[in-house]
Amino acid sequence: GKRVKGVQVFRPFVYGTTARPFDEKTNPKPPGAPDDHTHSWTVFVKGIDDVDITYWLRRVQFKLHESIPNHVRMMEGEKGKPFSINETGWGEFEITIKLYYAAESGEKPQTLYHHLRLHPYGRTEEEKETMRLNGGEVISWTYEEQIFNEPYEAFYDILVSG
Ligand code: SLL
Repeated sequence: GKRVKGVQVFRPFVYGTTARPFDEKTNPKPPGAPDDHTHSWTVFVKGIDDVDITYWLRRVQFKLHESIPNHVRMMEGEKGKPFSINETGWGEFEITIKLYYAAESGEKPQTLYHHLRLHPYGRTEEEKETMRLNGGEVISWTYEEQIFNEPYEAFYDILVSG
């Protein structure tokens, strides 16, 4: 296929984690969660304001800590929904996030790294107060822009009509 010369297409997205300590009233521990687990957490890749990104991002592989059962997980895109995994645990670790693009793009998968944060250490008092007001929620999100440089014509059509 031919490439669209001199064109760069940017698609913004967000990835990261949201964690909350267990609390009898606001975030009860699910039945069956091991005794040493202290938090529930989510890792995700999604569009800004949940706008659909599955027309260019088809699959996401999340590689979690090896202590977690079934720690390598491939998620297929569902239109308009975030790529995400919900888990419980006790510790922080680095998550490997591998992005698989639409086949028409001809792009190789790309890897991102994200540190799961459960604890509010290193945050300002103001940030901690906001977290307290949100049930102890610890958010760690990163804004990113995917650049497609001189995309193939077929992929360009998908990008601009997506
Ligand atoms: C370390 N940072 O390097 C720690 C690893 C791993 C935490 C933390 C899940 C356990 C499970 C969990 O929280 N692992 O699902 O049983 O040693």
